Amino acid sequence: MKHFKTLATGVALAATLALAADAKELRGWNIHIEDYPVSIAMESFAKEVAERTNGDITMKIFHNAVLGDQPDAIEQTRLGIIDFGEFNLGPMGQAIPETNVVSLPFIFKSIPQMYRLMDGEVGDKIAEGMRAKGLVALGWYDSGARSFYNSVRPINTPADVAGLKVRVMNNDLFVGMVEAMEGNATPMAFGEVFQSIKTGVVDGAENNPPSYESTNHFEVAVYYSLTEHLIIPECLCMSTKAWDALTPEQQEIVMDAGKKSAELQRGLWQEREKLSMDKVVAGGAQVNTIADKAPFQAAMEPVYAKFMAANPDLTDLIDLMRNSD
Ligand code: GTR
Repeated sequence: MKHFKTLATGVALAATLALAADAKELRGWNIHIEDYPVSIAMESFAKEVAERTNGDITMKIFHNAVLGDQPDAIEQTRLGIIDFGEFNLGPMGQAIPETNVVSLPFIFKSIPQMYRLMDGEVGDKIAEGMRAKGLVALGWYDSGARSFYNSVRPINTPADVAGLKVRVMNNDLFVGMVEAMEGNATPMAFGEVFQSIKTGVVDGAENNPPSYESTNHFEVAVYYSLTEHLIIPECLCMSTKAWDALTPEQQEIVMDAGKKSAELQRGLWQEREKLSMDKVVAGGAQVNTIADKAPFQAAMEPVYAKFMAANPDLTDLIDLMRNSD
């Protein structure tokens, strides 16, 4: 009898463990601080998925890049070590060529055009490329337009970039972009930029207003020049390994919650951009607009020429983007 009881307890324990294994908590990567639009939208995604799956899928999001730098996190998510994350498409380019089309300077004409193209054929094509490399795109988040900032001088023409040491995200395209204006580009982790500007390792970097503000880069690089040279969307995406382990019903819920979180994020983004601009100006940033962006666009010709020569299979996609309103 005693033996039977022990056996029964053992079976019950095994069942509980199996259940616990089934209801595994997914781990998510995020680079930003907790009150950032991306972070809020990710948390809302996790909450919705947990509710709609009755707690079968729970998620823990690690903010502030505590799970590692962005290029590493992309790799780890592709391999299924991290289950999901919210990534900028810029640093994805090294592994997923299709994502590079959005990292071409001035490729999008405006934020509304970026939304339209990402929610249509261009986004689908990029998602296909990501899928083949281990990532399932769940939603396209907004990351506004990136502009240069530095501690030396305001930028009004490409010649003003010459000689400046500029931190860029990890992608050869961005190195080429800065070098096309005779600046010195240094790829570096996001989390190292503040200290590097402060100590003069670099003179500046480039980013959108919320990132310029939330990282306090505006305190050490006061000249913010609105070149708006890059509009790079971001992706809430899941490792195909985690995705394949879901039931079709769960996949539908995750995909739907991803899309909804992107809508939420885009709204929050618009508000945050304004707040961030106000905050950096109040904090002493010297913001200047660019009277004529044409010289910057013209300076990017070698970047395009090199990219098109190396990626002939992406010509159609680039033409589609360039020819759309
Ligand atoms: C931010 C973006 C981050 C990261 C960062 C950077 O705008 O949201 O994912 O790419 O820029 O410059 O590294």
